Amino acid sequence: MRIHLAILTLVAVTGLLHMQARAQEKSPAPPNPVQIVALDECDPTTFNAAIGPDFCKNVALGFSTTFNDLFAKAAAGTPDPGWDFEPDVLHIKKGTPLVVVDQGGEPHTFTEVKQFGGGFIEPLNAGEPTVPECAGGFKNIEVARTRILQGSQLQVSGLSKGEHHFECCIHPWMRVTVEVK
Ligand SMILES: [Cu+2]
Repeated sequence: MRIHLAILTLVAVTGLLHMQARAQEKSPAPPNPVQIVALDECDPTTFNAAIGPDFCKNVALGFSTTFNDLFAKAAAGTPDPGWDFEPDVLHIKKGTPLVVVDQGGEPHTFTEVKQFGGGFIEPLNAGEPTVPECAGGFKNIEVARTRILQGSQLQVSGLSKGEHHFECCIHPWMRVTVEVK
């Protein structure tokens, strides 16, 4: 009788240990997120005069581009390289989240698009048509969801294997390609 009980207890305990081990296997620690930064060099005086107070909070330490210059450079097909996502190309393993941090002075979007193209502010598109994913601007809830305000961040997770393209729907030369393996 005592031996039976001992065996039963042993079987029960072993079973529990197995279940515990399996539970741990199922939920390994999630991989650390990979950071992408959004940068820009908006000039607060001219941007805020054109768009509104406090729109641009310049954190670029002395480097700045005026509102008119930004549009002039984009129209000439040589958009200001100070507006940039870094890095431009990323290789990640499936399951790795991306964290996009806006370290620039104005809002951006990090919007997944099928193909790179123009954003929703035509004069900044250098002639490229607006891609469907950016159409409608912030009235489009899908675009609004991908907006990143200055000093804040956006997490992107659950990307499928393969190549993904992201761009800013405001400054469409800000582009990132993510390769998921
Ligand atoms: Cu932008």
